[in-house]
Amino acid sequence: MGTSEALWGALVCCLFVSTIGQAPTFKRFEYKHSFRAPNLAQRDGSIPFWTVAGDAIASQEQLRLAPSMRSRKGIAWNKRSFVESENFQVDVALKVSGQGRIGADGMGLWYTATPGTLGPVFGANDFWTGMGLFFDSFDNDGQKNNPMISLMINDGTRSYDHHTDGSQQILSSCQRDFRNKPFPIRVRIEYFKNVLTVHVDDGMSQVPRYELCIRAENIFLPRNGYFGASAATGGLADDHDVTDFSVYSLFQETQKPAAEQQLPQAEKAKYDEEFQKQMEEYEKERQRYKEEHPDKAKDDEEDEYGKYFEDATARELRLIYESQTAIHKVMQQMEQKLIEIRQGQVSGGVAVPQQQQQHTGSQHVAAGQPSFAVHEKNEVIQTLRDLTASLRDMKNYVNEIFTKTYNIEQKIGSSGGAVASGGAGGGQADVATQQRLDRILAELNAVRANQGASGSAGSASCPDVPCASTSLFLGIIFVQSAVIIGVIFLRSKPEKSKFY
Ligand SMILES: [Ca+2]
Ligand SMILES: [Ca+2]
Repeated sequence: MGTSEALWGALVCCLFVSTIGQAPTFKRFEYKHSFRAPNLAQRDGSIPFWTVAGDAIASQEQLRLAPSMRSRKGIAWNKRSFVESENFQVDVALKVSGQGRIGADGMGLWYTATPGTLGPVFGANDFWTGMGLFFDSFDNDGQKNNPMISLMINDGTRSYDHHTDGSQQILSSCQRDFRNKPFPIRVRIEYFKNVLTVHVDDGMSQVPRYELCIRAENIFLPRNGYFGASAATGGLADDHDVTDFSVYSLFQETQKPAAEQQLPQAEKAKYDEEFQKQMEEYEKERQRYKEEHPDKAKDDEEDEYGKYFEDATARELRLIYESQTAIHKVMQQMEQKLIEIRQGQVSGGVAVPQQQQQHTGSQHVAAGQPSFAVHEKNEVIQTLRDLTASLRDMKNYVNEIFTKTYNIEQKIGSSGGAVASGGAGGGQADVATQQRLDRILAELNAVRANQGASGSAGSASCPDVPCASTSLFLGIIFVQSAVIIGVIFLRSKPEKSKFY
């Protein structure tokens, strides 16, 4: 009895608190006024407690009120009147879909004093008593305000005017595109304390996102009415499907104990008993079949399993799961890339300290590619340092040569001046010149020695030209010195003549 009680609790006695307006209420699912996919219809196409008429076709998955063919109409009406409460909530999931940019005619959800019949108002009869909520696809009056959801309350005396989309008769409306949405449109109609509200979902997500469409106060609907649904097509045609029609009775807090007492205890017991009996019978039959056909029983189970996985809901769930997995993978890849980039930045930032650490002896070797880069960098830096050092040496060396050459020039200049001023100095000047020449020679020798020492190899000093002997070199120097002295002497003469 425990299982059946739990089922009973889930199906029928689902009482919980919700807030509408100011008063907290209790809500109870009424299975005798509802139908839901899957297992919406029985095998013969009938819906328990409901009448299906016209072009409407009920299957396991949906109630197709009107197919996408010209001039069709269909209705489904509850056989039992709603006696459970004065107030109700109806949650409907519907689909209006078609190939065209524009569809027709639309769908109607009803709560009427008497069961509806086939007729001109979105498939149902005119001059009804009660509530009609219309999903009007086609813009008959050309006001560019369709698809539109409109509410009309009728007392049985008024006719719905299609040519004006009922604009003179409807109580309230909202403009919503309910056609060709990825998910069924969820509609929530609440009638509580003579306030009627209609919330509509946009059909863009699995989880409904209700938005207020209509709110009307001082509404007086007939007691013990009948719920219904209808649809019709015209020159243009959409499929009009309902996948869920769930009715809940609403109670005020003060009504709650009474409502619980009103629960048909005898009926509950009968239901439990029947359920238990059916379950036992089913189990018995199943056991017997298994015993009789041990090989086939397994196949049957596998078939059931396969059927389950071909279910539309399962497929949708699988698709969602797959896309989520794909997104998760991409995120993981991005995270990996980020970590790599961060590692690269860190290794680049500490390249110099690492090099210093390597110099002091302690080695910090990072894993993978960065260590190689650091190694390369260190090599390049070392080469640059060597280059700088050798350049500095070369600069010093050039400076040295320059200084020495300058000294020589100075000495030559001073000696030339002495010769010029000395006039006919004779043998003394020659001796002095000889001494200076000796000194120049000595310095030149020193420079040459330096060059030889700094040169990489001895053979490089005299590549192809045969080396000059010391005497020849001295002779050339002597001749050059004589020429320089002569030139300086000759130059001093015009300077003297300038004074005249
Ligand atoms: Ca219309
Ligand atoms: Ca219109």
